This record gives sequence, C-alpha cells and structure tokens, in this order.
Amino acid sequence: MEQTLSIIKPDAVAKNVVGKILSRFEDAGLRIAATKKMQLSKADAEAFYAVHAERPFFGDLVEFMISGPVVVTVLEGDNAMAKNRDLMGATNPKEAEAGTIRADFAESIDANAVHGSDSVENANIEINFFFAQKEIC
Ligand code: IDP
Repeated sequence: MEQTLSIIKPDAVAKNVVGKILSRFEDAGLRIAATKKMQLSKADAEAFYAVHAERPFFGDLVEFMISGPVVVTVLEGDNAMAKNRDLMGATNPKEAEAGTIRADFAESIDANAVHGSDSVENANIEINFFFAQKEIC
C-alpha cells in the first residue's frame, strides 16, 4: 500500500481547520497511518526544505514553517502520493482548482496550508524524517 507525507502548515493549524483537512483525506479514501502535532525547530525546517536552500524564498519559507505548530501525517492508500497532490491543489492558491485544500484554506503562496510529498521516493524520505517505523500503523 502506498504511503505519502502530509504537513498541515502553521497557517491552517492557526485557523483551526486541522480536522476539516484530515476529513478530506479520509473522504478521498486515504487512511491516516500516523499523525502528530509538533513545533518544528529552525534546524528541522532547514533540513526538511534543504532542496530549496538556494531559492530566494528559502528564508521566508523556514520562518513561516516555524511560526507555529504543524500537523504531520502519514497517509496511506492506492496512489496516495498523487491523490494527496490532487487534493492539495496548485502551490499558489490563486491558481488552485476550486474545491482543493489550498483553494479553500490557503491565503498565499507563502502561507499555503499544506505540504505533500511530490514523489513516492521523496515520500519515503520525508516519512522517515518525521516518524519511527513503530509510530506508523
Ligand atoms: P509544493 O509545496 O506545492 O510542493 P514547492 O515548489 O515544493 O511546492 O515549494 C515548497 C514551498 O515553498 C511551497 O509550498 C511554498 O510555500 C513555497 N514556495 C514555492 N515557491 C514559492 C515562491 O515563488 N514564493 C514564495 N514561496 C514559494
């Protein structure tokens, strides 16, 4: 069964829409294999987004990701990675299709409500970044 990593970002946690977002995953047939709320450290955020280290928005992205708690979740199901990306919508909420999480809950490209792994390979790396195997059911 395929797994992917979701992060509900600080803007959506602050808006108190964690349950609404998790329901969208369940309504689409994905199962929650693990989930936890946590406050990322600067080192956590820098390491997680290391692939973007050279991008001009990297500093702002790291500051945003540590601006409040996040909810990290392992989602499981058929085509979990692609299904989660479809549910999320485009990176820029102004371009996100109606009915997607970002269209409904995100403010801007900086504060865009959710992260989702963009390949099955990255999903495995990202899941191992946040969870021990014994935490995933
Ligand atoms: P994704 O989250 O849709 O996979 P990525 O390209 O992997 O998008 O970028 C990671 C995150 O970096 C985005 O979710 C967004 O918050 C931020 N980001 C991406 N591009 C920009 C930009 O051009 N300006 C500001 N922030 C950006």
